[in-house]
Amino acid sequence: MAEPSRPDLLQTGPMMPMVEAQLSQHFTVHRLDQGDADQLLAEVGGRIRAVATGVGSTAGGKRRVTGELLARLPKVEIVANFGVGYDAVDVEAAAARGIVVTNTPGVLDDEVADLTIGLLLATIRQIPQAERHLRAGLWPQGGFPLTATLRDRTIGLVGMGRIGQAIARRLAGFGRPIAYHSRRAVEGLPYDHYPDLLALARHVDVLIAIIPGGPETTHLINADVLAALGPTGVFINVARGSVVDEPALIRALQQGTIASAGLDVFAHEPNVPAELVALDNVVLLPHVASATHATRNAMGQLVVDNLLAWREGRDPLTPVPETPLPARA
Ligand code: NAP
Ligand code: 8YV
Repeated sequence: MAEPSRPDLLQTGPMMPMVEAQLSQHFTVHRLDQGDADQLLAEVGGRIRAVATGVGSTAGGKRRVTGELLARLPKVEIVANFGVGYDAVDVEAAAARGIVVTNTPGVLDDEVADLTIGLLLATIRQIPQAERHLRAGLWPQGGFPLTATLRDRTIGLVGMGRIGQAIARRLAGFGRPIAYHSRRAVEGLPYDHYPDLLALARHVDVLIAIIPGGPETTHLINADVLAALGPTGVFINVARGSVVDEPALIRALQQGTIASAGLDVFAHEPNVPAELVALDNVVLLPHVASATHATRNAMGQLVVDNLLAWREGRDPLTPVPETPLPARA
């Protein structure tokens, strides 16, 4: 059957203007976040063929593409996710229906790795705290206190995929030993693989999380892992807030179980616990690891290109491993 010229597409929330402009050019766009979502789904759910979505942790989880939402879209064939992490999409439900889910891998690796290095140095050398000291006019009363150093540290990565490897390549330039945890060792890498996360945490002085979110990794970094990292340990999270037990992390930071943390992601974005904001041994960022004009444009274009490929009867460019390519009539 020939594709309709402008298939009905469900957009779950605001997207970049360059994405929205192209979507409205090629699709009949229905906004789930504008007006009564239930009424919209009752009216057009049966016609929707494609979904464009962003990170579901924003807006209180309203942008999640759940199995329940998919069940109300009987003709949907593709869900295009803005972001390499697609934990906000129920891929199991999609796979069971032969719906392809696409993400935005590769185009953000270097950007996220750059930010991770910045966050690591900011956390260990207390760069934001030192800047606050200067801006508060405290320098004339005394220099900023001496800080911890990266110089004596072994660095552990939790996750050694596309972005983990980009981080490790940068860290190699700092001359520090690197080790990592993942379920499978990556062939050909010169770093020690630890199948046991606790053993890695005991071995290193910095732990950087760069793994997917979702049920399999929820609270992988728990009180035991933080205790194993130890009182001089530094924890950096650029993965998802869900991968760490946030209350346990707050306790560890308050009680000196670890020294400090640099966090780009949180359990309930955009809400950050007041206890974290009150701490001086944390550097907190509002989920900005990929947030540059160039990289967000590349991610947005990949969302559009996946949808256009599907609309033109070609295979989507970057399907996630869990979902098959769509069967074509
Ligand atoms: P990737 O290439 O798929 O790499 C994922 C890594 O995590 C692999 O090393 C994988 O190894 C490991 N992993 C997966 N499940 C695991 C588990 N249950 N236990 C231990 N290790 C596990 O993904 P990527 O492109 O590097 O992106 C990684 C994640 O970073 C994304 O999914 C996203 O959540 C996050 N991210 C955040 C930002 C941000 O703005 N802060 C930006 C981009 C990405 P095994 O499969 O062998 O276990
Ligand atoms: C973005 C991300 O912040 O790609 C991901 O998984 O978390 C980030 O690049 C997000 O996708 C946009 O909101």
